[in-house]
Amino acid sequence: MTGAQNPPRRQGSTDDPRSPKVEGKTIQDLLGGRREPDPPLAPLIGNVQQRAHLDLGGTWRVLVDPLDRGERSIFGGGGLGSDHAPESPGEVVEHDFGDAYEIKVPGDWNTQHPELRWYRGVCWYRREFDFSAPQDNRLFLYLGGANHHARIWLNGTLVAAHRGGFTPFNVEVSDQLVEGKNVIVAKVNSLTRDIDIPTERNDWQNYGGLTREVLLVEVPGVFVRNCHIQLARASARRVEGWVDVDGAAPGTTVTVEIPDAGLRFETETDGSGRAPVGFEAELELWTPESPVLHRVDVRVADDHFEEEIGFRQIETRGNEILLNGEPIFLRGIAMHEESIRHPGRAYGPDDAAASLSLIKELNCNFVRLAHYPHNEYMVRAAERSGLLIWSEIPVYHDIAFENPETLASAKQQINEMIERDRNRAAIAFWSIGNETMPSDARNHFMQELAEEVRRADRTRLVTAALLSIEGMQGAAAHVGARLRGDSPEPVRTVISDPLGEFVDVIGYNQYLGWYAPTFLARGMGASEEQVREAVLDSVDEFELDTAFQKPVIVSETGGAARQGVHGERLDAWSEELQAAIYETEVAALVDRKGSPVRGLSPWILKDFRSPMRLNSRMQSYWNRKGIVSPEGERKQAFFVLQRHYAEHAERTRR
Ligand code: GCB
Repeated sequence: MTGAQNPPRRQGSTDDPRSPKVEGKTIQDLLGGRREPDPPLAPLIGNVQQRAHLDLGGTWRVLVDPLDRGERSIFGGGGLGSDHAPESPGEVVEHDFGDAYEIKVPGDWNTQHPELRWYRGVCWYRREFDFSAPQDNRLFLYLGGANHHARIWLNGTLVAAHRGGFTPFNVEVSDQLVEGKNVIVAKVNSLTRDIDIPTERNDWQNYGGLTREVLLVEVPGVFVRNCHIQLARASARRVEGWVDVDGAAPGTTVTVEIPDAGLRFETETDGSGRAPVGFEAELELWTPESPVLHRVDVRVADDHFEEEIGFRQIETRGNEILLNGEPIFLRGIAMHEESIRHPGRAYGPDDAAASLSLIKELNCNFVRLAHYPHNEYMVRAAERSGLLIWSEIPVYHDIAFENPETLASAKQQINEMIERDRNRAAIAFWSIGNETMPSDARNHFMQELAEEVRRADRTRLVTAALLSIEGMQGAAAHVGARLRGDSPEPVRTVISDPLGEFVDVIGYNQYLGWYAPTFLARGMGASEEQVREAVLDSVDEFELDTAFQKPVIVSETGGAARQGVHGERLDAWSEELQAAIYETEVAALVDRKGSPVRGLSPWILKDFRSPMRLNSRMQSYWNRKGIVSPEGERKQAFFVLQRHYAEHAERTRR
């Protein structure tokens, strides 16, 4: 016989007629269960805190599920999401949230119970709430961030599924809510796969859980979902953007008002619910020195949406970064989203205020929020305090650049990050990743991401933190010559990573005083101290340039010290060594003449948790490159940076 043949059946497979069945289900179905398909999410609602909402934060019950059996296994009695309790004394159900952990939401699970310190995997969350449905209004369940993937059931129905731990998502639940007692169950899996962003190989603790707000947001039938109201690119007078209306018929009137400027603009929705916005306005502009925000009122039908919006222009010209048409130098610092007030993930106004007060004390006008989008409180508070922001998606080191699912995830995270923060004047840079190794697959992937950012928002600059691959060879030759007693020529490092082509501003991570001597000493037959001394003595001779005629931000630089450890200038882990690196390498970057460096964000404000840092005397799972300790005690380097930034601010009067 020729032509198509039936494929051989695997014995015991679901479609094998010999496979025993119980009510139409195979034993495999019953044991393994079937994962329900992901329900679609709703487009993201902007400025949720300003909307009427029920805050579902507080104490939730949490069950640890290390083998990920709670959803698929028969032991779960149909899955924990179904919230099924025994209906008779004889019914066996192998789950019960009864005396499970109590965990606070928002918050990570790792720092709330010692046994969960390094736990990576699945936890199930449950809480009940009373609810009385308002007539005619619509309700959306909004999660500010669930790390890393979440599936959510409301009253036994799977209502949402989301991947990506640092961006918000929402879903309409008007039809799933009931009068009186409601139950919400969330499965959160913090373990990432090799095709996820990020992977498990990170130099930071990737805390798991419902780390940000969980809200039930109430809106009228027709409502403003979000808006983009910003100065048009390359104009200080023209406000442009759109208002997205949910539930509106085409031709519905939308008004936009800026009361303090006496402005009122009327527009109407098109077939997709979008109403274009464009008008001339003379507004006081946002700057770090004067971070003015204007109240913007958007109205449609019975809905009133309110935002505080700053207006400013950010662009580049050659090697310059221009803010409102004037060159600016960025005195920055990088930070992870960890609290100084308590262990673990930061969240909320008090955590933001604690970090910001240190950053302002340093005389900064810029902060790099690494390596993933930080919570909305932080972004809004930084904006109010006059800091320009670099916001980043967690494309970090070696992700699966050739995998289409990975690319889709990166694009999704870009869009969610931008959608939440598209009206924040403070955000000047969207970063598409950190330290990715050049290859054809990487280049293509990153080019796609740069284009995705520009599709979503033309009013900010695209950046990425590049690896300092070019610097090492020159450094080796220079240091070698110095150690032989010669007087070598300055080293000119030209950043030529092809990624430089796709971004507007080049981020560059450089650790001349910290990592370079460790690497170089091995191959040079010299001690690490000798090499480090030679490097630190000659930082002025390390010149940085690019093949791209674009501004550079040195997005990382610095070294480690354990707070309270003192020694000689070159002693590893001492505050003295870290201060020496700041006094030489870092200081040389502040307003360096004749170079394309237009800012820096040394690594890093505070020591942060990292499972990679295994020196138990000095690190004990902390990356010690903070210029303050985990509790916020200032190391010597803090004062060095503070002084250089103060002098720079004085010199430039900004
Ligand atoms: C880097 C990475 C950052 C690390 C840092 C370090 O280049 O971008 O994630 O934590 O160096 O301390 O090694």
